[in-house]
Amino acid sequence: VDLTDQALAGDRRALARLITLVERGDSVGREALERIYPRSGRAHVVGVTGPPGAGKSTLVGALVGELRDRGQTVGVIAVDPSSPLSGGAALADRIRMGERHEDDGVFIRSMASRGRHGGLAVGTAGAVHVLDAADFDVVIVETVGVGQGEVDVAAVAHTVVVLQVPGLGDSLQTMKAGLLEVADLVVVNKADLPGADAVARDLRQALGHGGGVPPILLASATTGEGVLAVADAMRSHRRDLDATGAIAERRRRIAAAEVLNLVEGELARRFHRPSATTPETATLLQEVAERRLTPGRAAQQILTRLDG
Ligand SMILES: Nc1nc2c(ncn2[C@@H]2O[C@H](COP(=O)(O)OP(=O)(O)O)[C@@H](O)[C@H]2O)c(=O)[nH]1
Ligand SMILES: [Mg+2]
Repeated sequence: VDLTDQALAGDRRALARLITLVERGDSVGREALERIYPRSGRAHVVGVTGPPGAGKSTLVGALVGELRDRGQTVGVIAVDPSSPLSGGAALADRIRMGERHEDDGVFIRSMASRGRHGGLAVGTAGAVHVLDAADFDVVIVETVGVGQGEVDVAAVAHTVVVLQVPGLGDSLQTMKAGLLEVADLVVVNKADLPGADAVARDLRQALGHGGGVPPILLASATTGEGVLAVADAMRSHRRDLDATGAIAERRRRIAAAEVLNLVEGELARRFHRPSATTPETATLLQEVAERRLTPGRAAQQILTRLDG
C-alpha cells in the first residue's frame, strides 16, 4: 500500500505527508495528483476570506463544530501569509476549544502564502483535491482577503464567504469591488460589538436586493451566535448551485483558474530561469532587448506557438 492509498483511506499522517508532496508541486506531487484528482469532486469547497483579525479562524473553528454536530466531516486549509506555523497553531487552538482535536472527522492544515500577489499558495488547490478525495464532506479554505487573495479564493471554492467586521472604518471601503463580486455570502462577524448592525445595513444598501445578491448575515464567532445560520446558508448556496445547474459553471471557473495558475507559474519559471527558456524564446527576448521587436509582438509569437 503506498502513501496515496494510505492517505485516501484516512491515515492522518499519510494525509499530511501527501499534502506536503502535492503542495511542493514537484513531479512526485504531480504524479500523486494523477490518481487523486479523478477521485475528487464530491466535497463542498467553501472559501472563507476577509481582513486580518476579522475572526476567520474563529468562525472556521465554530463552523467545524457545527458541521461535525451535523455529522459532516471537515477538512480545513488555512492559508496564512505571515507564518504557516503560528497561523496553523492559532486555528488549531480555536478548534481545540471545541474539543475537536482528537476527532478523526476533522483535518486541519495550514500553509504559507507564496502567491506572487499575496494570493493563494500554489499548492492550495492540490491540497483541496487531496482532502476532497480523502472523503471530507466539506473542505474549508481560509485566506486573508488582501491583494489578489480575495479573487483567488473564488478559484478553489464553490461557495465564497466574505467576512466583515465593525470598527474597520468605512466597511464599503474595505469591501472592494472584486470582493463583492465573488461573495456568495457575507458575514458581519463580531456582532457582539457595537456597529455591526450599521455595517450590515450599509452592505445591504450597497448590494441592493434581488437575484444574485449575496445574503448578509450577522454572527459572533466567539459566542457562537449566528454560526448555525452561516452553516445553513453555506449549504443552501451549494444546494442552489446543484439545483440550478450553476455548479457546472463554478466547476469550469475553478478549472480555468487552476490551469491558468499552473500555466502562469510554469511560464514565469521559464522566463526567469535561463536554463528553462527555449532557444526560440531566448532569441525573441534578445530581439526585444535590442529593440528589433516590440514586446507585444514577441508575446504574440510566443502565445501563437503555445496554441499550435
Ligand atoms: N468580540 C469578538 N471577537 C472575536 C469574534 N470572532 C473573533 N474574535 C476575536 O478576533 C481576534 C482575531 O480572530 P481570528 O479568528 O484570529 O481572525 P482572523 O485573522 O480573521 O483569522 C481574536 O482575538 C478573536 O478572539 C467575535 O465574534 N466577537
Ligand atoms: Mg486566521
